[in-house]
Amino acid sequence: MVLMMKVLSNKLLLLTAAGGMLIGQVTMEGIVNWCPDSLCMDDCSVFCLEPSPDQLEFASITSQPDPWVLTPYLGEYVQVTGEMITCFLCEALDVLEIEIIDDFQLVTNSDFEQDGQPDLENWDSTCFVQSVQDAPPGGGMWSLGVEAGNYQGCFPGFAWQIITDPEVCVFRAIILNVSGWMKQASTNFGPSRLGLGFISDNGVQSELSAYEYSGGDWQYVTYVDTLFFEECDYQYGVFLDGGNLTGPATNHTYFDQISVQIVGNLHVGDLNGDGEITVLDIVWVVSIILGTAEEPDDYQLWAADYNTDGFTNILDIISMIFSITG
Ligand SMILES: [Ca+2]
Ligand SMILES: [Ca+2]
Ligand SMILES: [Ca+2]
Repeated sequence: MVLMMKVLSNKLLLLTAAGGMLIGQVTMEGIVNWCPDSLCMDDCSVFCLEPSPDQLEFASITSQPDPWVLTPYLGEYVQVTGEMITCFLCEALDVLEIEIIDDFQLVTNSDFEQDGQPDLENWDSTCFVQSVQDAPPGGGMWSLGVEAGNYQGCFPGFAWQIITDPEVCVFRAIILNVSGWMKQASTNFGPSRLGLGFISDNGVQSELSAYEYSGGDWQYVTYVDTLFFEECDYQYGVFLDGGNLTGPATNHTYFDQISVQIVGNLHVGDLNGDGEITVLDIVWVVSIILGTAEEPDDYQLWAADYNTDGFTNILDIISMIFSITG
């Protein structure tokens, strides 16, 4: 990150020298990704911001004269400011200033209410959920009651929300903070869970991580997990698991203030995931190229392709050495 600011610093100086916003400047937010296939094949059609609720199409961004300085921002949620330019055929925002927005919230309608009224919009469920007039401190008036799954009936008992976009295919290595309040209406059954998982059409298919809680008091739970995943393989989401029951009984778990925030990203070149590119990472890449690495995982194979041309070879090592020596 520090490295990137250095690369763009000449432009930042220009911006500062001009004293504040320049006429014609545009500010946009979004996740940086490769642009969809384009006829242009020019510097304006390499990197794009993904579609968002505010911006329904991919928005091209570039950095002149070298758009590749944006590579380390792939997968990051950023705010960019710049001017629209035309490259050869296509237009793009020429980025003058770029800032990573770290605590990007992935959950919408996290508090299950709107203007004091119960609201379940954006949430799906496998069985039965209902608004409950019971909320934790700072949680407004309402929470979500998720009925426990019952082996004799509806199973499993989940509410869930998708937090990724299945149209977007980018390998992500992101650090997520999952948090929220939980409370069991009655505690004579097993733990309830708040977590992340692959989501199928009818609920959670496979759990990636979760926080377990049993108890009849409101409890704030929070945990951090690093997820490595290729979006578009599956949909990923947050799930609220009301626990499980046997026999003719019902029970609920209440959830409120559910949050999934991006609190960090891992980068190409950072094979050991410590946040910077050092000679240790280069040693990893060398061992992957030589085939002597012990079972590199998907993240390491992805991170080893530093110039993201689809191959891991000597060019990646040269680029990484340059990035270290500046
Ligand atoms: Ca609430
Ligand atoms: Ca590293
Ligand atoms: Ca490469």
